[in-house]
Amino acid sequence: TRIVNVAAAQLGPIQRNTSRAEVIERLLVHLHNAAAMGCHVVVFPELALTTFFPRWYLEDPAEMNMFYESQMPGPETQKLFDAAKKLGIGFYLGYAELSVENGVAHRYNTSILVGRDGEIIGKYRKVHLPGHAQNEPWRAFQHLEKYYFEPGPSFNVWRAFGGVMGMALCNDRRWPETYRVMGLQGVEMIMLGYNTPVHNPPAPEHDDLSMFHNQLVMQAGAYQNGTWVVGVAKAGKEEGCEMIGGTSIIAPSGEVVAACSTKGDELAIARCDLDLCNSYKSTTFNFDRHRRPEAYSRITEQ
Ligand code: CDT
Repeated sequence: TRIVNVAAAQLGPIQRNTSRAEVIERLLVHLHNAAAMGCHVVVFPELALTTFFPRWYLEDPAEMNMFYESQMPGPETQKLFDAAKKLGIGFYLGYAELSVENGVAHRYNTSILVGRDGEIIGKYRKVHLPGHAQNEPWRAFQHLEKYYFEPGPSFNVWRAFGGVMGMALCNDRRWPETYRVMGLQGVEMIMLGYNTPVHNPPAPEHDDLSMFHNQLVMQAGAYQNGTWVVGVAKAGKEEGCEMIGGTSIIAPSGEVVAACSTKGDELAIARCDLDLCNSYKSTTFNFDRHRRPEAYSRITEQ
């Protein structure tokens, strides 16, 4: 057995006027509680430091930039890294990244994985950016991720916590390719944070199915790739916009082994044996033996 004790650290809503310092205090409470329960790693949501700002169309760069981190750790987030190191607990954190490359500003929807020594192990930039790039005033609220972020390059895995770890963000979880690209790299645990409004303005007929779809995609992704999936919500009513909860830890069997039951700050905890991946990866989903990539060329050619 290779055990990773995981805490899925759901957050309730973060309002626009909530300060970074207040949010970080909430994250620190989760870190301390998880450490007290013997966890090795804590998974926080997507954009865990701020409200889900893509719901507004902002034009003033100064107003926009308040939501981004230009340093990680930065002056405010340093506390999290210090606590992680002191407690000997790792974490996954989603945030908006502002990165200046050759004098040009780039913006990404990003997550990092931090080790039990408080050092960054890896960084992931969201590939599947949902929503739209232009203001669409007919919507009850915007979903302007294509306006606020550039897409990242691909999906990587990192050797950490005694196994092979992967990262994804929110809308990525709906796409089978997300899991498969990491599955092909032997992933054993995929950490992913999300912010999912219950109401989808272009398709309100899906609203009643939002929790079902959340579970469907993460459980299928776990089973079809023989991997653990840790899906973590920022939930509840944020700035008038209702977001789903449903934070879950899913085994390679596709079964949910732990879940949150509120829409507030809550931990779901599981003792995850990475060796449970083996029987799926070596039988039904033995990729070398059973996959037929020659039949899949349309996936990358179109
Ligand atoms: N944050 C994020 O990616 N949310 C999307 C919302 C639906 S698309 C408008 C999601 O896939 O959950």
